Amino acid sequence: MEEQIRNYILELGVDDAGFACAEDYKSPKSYEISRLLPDAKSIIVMAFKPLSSCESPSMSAAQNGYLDLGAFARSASYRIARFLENKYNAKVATIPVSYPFELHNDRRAIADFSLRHAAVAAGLGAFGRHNLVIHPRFGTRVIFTSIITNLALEPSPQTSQDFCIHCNLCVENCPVRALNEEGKTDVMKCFGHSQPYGLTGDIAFQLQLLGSSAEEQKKLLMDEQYARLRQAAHLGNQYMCFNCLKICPVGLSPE
Ligand code: B12
Ligand code: SF4
Ligand code: SF4
Repeated sequence: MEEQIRNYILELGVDDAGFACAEDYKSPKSYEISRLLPDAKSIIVMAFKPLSSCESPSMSAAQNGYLDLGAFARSASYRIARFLENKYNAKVATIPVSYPFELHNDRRAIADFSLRHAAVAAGLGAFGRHNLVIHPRFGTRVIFTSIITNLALEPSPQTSQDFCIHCNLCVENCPVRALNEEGKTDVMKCFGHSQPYGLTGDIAFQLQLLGSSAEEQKKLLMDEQYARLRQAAHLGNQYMCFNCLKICPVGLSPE
């Protein structure tokens, strides 16, 4: 069954896949896996290689490559989940590239499920200095989705290898120094820089609007900042920084 599932996934064009036992998934802050699927036994993790457009000096080109990946990953996950349901009568819960996840006042930026910890559990890599998972072949250039299922699948072997070569390039090239402390990303610093048109930017704009005169409000609504916030709200997550993802040299030389 594992081989059939893996072949189905790779034939769709997904770059790699691994299986983890639900018990081996340990994320310190995310929810218990049973909250997502009460009878969870295994996790299937899919790995997608982002396009080289993440290197583009144009943030809209870089962002679009990411949106392309997101659309493909969503469609691939759905097809794989349907395959599991139809062929094996499985129960499934699909985990997206980023949103949606439950939003609560005390845990706004913590997802229900940690794709990084799932990827490590499924043998798809190990954490690097930038707190991202480095894949044995694709290096840091890898984005994940998962399917939690009640099927009992043989787990893929985990790796104990350190793929990070400790060059410190990710730390030095973070424009807001969000990676200075080892083992911890300064989430607010990264958020502010990598998603300037996200929720925080929106709230700041709304507050400015509320405190302005009618004339100033008109000006604010005609400003490019408002257009950017609207675009981001329409398209979803708009990342404006790819530095730690694109700078990491691991896996960049041809195989
Ligand atoms: C919200 C979010 C963000 C928030 C951060 C929120 C947060 N709490 O960390 C912000 C906007 C800052 C962010 C930034 C980025 N993100 Co982001 N993000 C997410 C998202 C949607 C949820 C993260 C989350 O809450 N996880 C739950 C928490 C509990 O677990 P965790 O963050 O995975 O794990 C952390 C802790 O558990 C702790 N930890 C615990 N044990 C251990 C052990 C070791 C050895 C280490 C080092 C750390 C560690 O450190 C971990 C890393 O900070 C995930 C997708 C997902 N569902 O997982 C993507 C995700 C983590 N992001 C990703 C990426 C690529 C980015 C960015 C490069 C932006 C971009 N352009 O894409 C930057 C990188 C920042 C960095 N270097 O850390 C990828 C990572 C892929 C990879 N190769 O690892 C993910 C997995 C999306 C995906 N589908 O692939 N992100
Ligand atoms: S995405 Fe940009 S701001 Fe965030 S940690 Fe990476 S380099 Fe720093
Ligand atoms: S850029 Fe260098 S230090 Fe940072 S994760 Fe990659 S190999 Fe490790």
